[in-house]
Amino acid sequence: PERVLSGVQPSGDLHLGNYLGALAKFARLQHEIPTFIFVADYHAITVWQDPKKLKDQVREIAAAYLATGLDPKVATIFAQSAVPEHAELAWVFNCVARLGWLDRMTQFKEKSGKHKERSSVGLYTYPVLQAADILIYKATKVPVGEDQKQHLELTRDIAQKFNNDFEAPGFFPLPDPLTQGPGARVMSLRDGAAKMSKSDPSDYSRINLTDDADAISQKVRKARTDAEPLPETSEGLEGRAEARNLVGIYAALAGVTEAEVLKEFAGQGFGAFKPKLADLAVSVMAPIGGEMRRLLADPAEIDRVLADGAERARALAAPTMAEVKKLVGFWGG
Ligand code: AQP
Repeated sequence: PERVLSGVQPSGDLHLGNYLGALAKFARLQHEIPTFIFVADYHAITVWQDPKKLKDQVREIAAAYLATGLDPKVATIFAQSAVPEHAELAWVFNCVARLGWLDRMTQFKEKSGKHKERSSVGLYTYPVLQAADILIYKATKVPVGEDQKQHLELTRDIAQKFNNDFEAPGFFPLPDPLTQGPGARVMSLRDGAAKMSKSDPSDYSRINLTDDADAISQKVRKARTDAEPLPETSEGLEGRAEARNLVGIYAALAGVTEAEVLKEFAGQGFGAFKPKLADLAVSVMAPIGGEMRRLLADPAEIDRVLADGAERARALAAPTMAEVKKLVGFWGG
């Protein structure tokens, strides 16, 4: 059976890239396929998180899920650390995955930067835990941004090697990434060559889910662009990363294609386009921020959703783990 799984780390403010690349897709998919969406707190601690704040950060992501349209009666929403089978399966997968596979992961290189020796071991094996997150539910579809494509390929390699090594053909499915659409790779508003990211020191590089209408408009107005008018076709955006990014954001927010945006705005400069984009961004994003603030004012509702989701998730994860233990040959398996 088809099953969707995805998650977001509680490690900073969510932004438009997370929304378009991931959250907006979750809300659509939940009505088509059984959907499991978690808050990745195990993943978050691969870099230091303040223990006094982590629980609230988890609630904030859960609030974002609800505010962007996930329905806890339809989708299963939970915190990763409430389902310890994720970590248990990750250990087995650590022994299936090869060092050479992990050495190729570009995200580790980017995130560890010049301080590889001082990075946590968890940051290095992060994609292995990600494989466990997905496969503990035998999920088949994973809606994520393009930056996660490489990790998804690793998940498929791990699934295949596990199935081979333990002579269990088809035991784990080989999941497909769902990375299509104009929001799959949202770039920084300050630099068309860098992806929009939580960890960018400049707040003007991103639109946060919790930004109010004024902040959203101001960030769009100040976004870096060029002086050329918008072209008639996509080819005219070649070599114009900032322009392409704003057109892509407009398309994703409006639910249309890049070509349709260009058809409407061809020949106009960014002086005319930006206010339209700002209005659109405010109309989509500001209500999400408002709803998040409402939900967070009394976290009892969020905690109920997470507790219920954890129970439902464990009901599925525990039998998979029991089967894995048998296949591996563990005592008590
Ligand atoms: N710029 C982006 N465009 C489209 N999708 C994006 N995602 C992230 N950035 C973009 C997608 O958002 C989901 C959640 O990501 P995460 O919180 O698990 O971690 P991340 O990918 O590390 O997010 P950031 O914002 O880029 O954080 P930092 O700055 O810490 O690296 C994923 O599906 C991701 O693809």
